[in-house]
Amino acid sequence: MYAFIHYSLNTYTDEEWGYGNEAMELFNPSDLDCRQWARVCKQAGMKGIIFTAKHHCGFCMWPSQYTEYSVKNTPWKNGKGDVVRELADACREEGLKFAVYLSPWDRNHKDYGKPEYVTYFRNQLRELLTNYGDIFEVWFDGANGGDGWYGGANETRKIDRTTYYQWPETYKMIRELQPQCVIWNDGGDRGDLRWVGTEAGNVGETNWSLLNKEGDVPYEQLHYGLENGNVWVPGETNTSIRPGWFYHDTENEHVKSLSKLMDIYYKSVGRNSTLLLNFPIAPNGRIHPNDSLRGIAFKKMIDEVFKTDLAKKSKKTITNNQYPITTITFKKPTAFNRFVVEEDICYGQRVKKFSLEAEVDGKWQPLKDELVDNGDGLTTIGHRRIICFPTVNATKLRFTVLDAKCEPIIKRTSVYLAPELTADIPNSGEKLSSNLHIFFISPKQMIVDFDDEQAITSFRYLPPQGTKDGMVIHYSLWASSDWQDWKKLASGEFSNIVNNPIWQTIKFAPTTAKILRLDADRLAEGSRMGYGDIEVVKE
Ligand code: FUL
Repeated sequence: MYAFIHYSLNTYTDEEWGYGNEAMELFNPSDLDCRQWARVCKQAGMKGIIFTAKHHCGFCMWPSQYTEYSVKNTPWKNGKGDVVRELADACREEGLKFAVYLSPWDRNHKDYGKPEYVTYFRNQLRELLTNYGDIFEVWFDGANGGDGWYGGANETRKIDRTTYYQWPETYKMIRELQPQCVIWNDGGDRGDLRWVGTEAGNVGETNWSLLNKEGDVPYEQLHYGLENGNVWVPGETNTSIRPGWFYHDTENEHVKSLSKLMDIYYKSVGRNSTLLLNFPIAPNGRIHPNDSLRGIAFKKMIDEVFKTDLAKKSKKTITNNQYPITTITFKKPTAFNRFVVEEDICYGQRVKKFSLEAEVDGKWQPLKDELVDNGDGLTTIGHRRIICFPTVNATKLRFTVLDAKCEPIIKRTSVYLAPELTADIPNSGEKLSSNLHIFFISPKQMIVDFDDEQAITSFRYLPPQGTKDGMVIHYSLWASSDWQDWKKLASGEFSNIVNNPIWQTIKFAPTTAKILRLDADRLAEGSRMGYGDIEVVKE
């Protein structure tokens, strides 16, 4: 597990994606404390921190010599500050590793889309890889091109993501400057780690750490890996402790619950993947107490679950059929609900299918992974696989490899009794709550009618869940009281909605209206707009 930290001008504009023209004066945190970030991450069990040195808006959190759009032109520390430096130092003091996120898409830079920009990007990367000590990972976000400020051009720029950045050249430079650094990239050029195809915090229960060196990587392969792939590209599961990646006041009560975080842990770390958990920084320059408390509780719960390996004091025998069969015999009937198994991945990933059985009252009964929707979930293992099932009181546990690519090398078999988490901390947040009158006057125009005139201040859109079909990505919002005169309240993009389909809030100056109209100016897929839920916030 390692942490992501999202912090930039977006923190001050309440946005997920900046446009590239946000005022640098906004950056003046009263209490910026990278040591607090590092302490919290350490106590939350994180081994390192990946920091958004530059997000899509192009604003640099270090005083890059290649742009004026950076901390050096902000009021913070009179332009003498360097957040990357402060965080790199804090990580070292806490014994954490340090890494950087450098967005290839730059909505500020005038040359974005031209070859000159690629040189600029590499120059920036060189600064980061040269001046801040060891960097354990570089994260090149996949969001690419589209509209932006681009030095005042205010236009849409499209790039060919497979060729524009010339990644092989950049990779060469990374290997030279930081030979131990792993490359995260979801583009066509294979990095060392792969995105798992969702930002919700889960990877496939079948998860091969392999892909093919060449060719496109479709969703299935991002999520499940490729059994017979020819390069080692393990999955990294990234998600945020809150709905969004950046801090928003409105999400303070929506920090993920402990049971949700444990579910994410089992569906990432427990499925042969690393977990990259994001903590946003609040406008004062610190991690909000709701996030830090939850993060630390998360680590404590992991420690509690995996405190005592019940297999340690039991007899373990390994017999061989075609593949090994491990039988753990307890001294007396023993209650447990978690099984952990690891392959020694120095020898690659081999197991394709296994079974798990418990002997209860003298009878063998099959166990399955209760966190999977289909099948028993007992397929691949890899670096670590955690199987969760309801508590059994058994005298024996039998783990049998049923199919493997070649001789399995099993490094660990452990058994635990996790405390049962029921209603722990409420509100992982996304309640469906609507009593509005909603209908469509065309496939791309939604009407929200609330009968009486109301003073309203914002409109919230939850996209359809589980599908991109009908998801609005660019919108215009109109208000009326008589169906005749329509006043435009706002228009823009729902940033990052495809990868992270959470509630979107459109704020506007208080307006009195009876009817709202949401026009879908652009859809992610399909031709008819859809929604998961709608809320109108009254004054
Ligand atoms: C996404 C970005 O577009 C988000 O803003 C965020 O940085 C996330 C980690 O990756 O693709």
